[in-house]
Amino acid sequence: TVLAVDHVGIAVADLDAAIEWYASTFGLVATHTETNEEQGVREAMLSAPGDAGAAVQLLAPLRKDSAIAKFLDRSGPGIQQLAYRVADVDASCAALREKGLRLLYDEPRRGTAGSRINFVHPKDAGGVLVELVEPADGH
Ligand code: V0V
Repeated sequence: TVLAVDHVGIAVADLDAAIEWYASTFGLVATHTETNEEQGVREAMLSAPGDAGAAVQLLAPLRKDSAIAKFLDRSGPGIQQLAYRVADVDASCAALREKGLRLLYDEPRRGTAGSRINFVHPKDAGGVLVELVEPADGH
């Protein structure tokens, strides 16, 4: 079961420049930044001050062979993914597999802030790369 829209992921070429642009243009503040070697990204979570709702996640590539580098080459900067928060990513993946949807990983991998993540293939989700995220603190 989906608990909430957790974040919308946006591919950018330059993370620091993008953080600055979102701050000066929309007043969004970076609440967390992190490098995820396995995913090949430097990322930042942005929110409107005081808003605990869905975040904007800026994703910049660490390497030329990363998912974000490939996305930027093909599509340019823009929305790359929509992430739903779930209580139990293993159970959610099992339920979606049961419905015939392809999950990208056999087992969840590490996401932002120690979360556990998996992705539904965009061809099985209406053209949207859907991330499922189980936060580390179980919220
Ligand atoms: C590719 N396609 C997309 C897409 N990427 N459609 C919608 N949104 C996207 N982001 C389409 C593409 O145009 C093709 O359509 C088709 O899917 C298959 O493309 P492909 O060439 O076979 O596959 P790739 O090599 O482009 O890879 C796509 C996938 C890859 C989704 C498999 O990006 C991936 O493994 N993503 C999961 C990991 C990830 O995105 N990590 C970065 C975020 P046509 O042309 O055949 O019609 S890390 C993160 O979110 C973290 C850490 C976090 O939130 O905690």
